[in-house]
Amino acid sequence: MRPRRPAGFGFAVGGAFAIVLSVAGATSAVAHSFLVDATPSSKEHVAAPPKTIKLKFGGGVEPSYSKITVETLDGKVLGEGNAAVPGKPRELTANAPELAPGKYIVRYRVLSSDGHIVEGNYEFTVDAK
Ligand SMILES: [Cu+2]
Repeated sequence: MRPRRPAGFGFAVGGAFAIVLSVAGATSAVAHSFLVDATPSSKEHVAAPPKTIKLKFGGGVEPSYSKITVETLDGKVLGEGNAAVPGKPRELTANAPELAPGKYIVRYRVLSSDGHIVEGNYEFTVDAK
């Protein structure tokens, strides 16, 4: 009796762990719309202020429930948008305001088509002329 309990317990724990792993693996592989490309990109130095911020995600996003903002480093929102790109369900754009040379933050919060909210931010720099 005594040796069987620890063995049974160990098996149950191992089985449960494997199930959790496979569920998590399937979810991230199939859908989560993480940011895969951006213009300007993270840490990029651009010579001319961008007129548009364009983000591309790994899966489809729902523009009406998504938002991109352009902010100063201390969080002042300068501009925002959530425009869809026709024929490109994974992309989203926002018109950028007139940006003086300096560092800016692009912040995004999008609803991916699998129902998950994905958010993040990155910096880019408009170089002085
Ligand atoms: Cu997801």
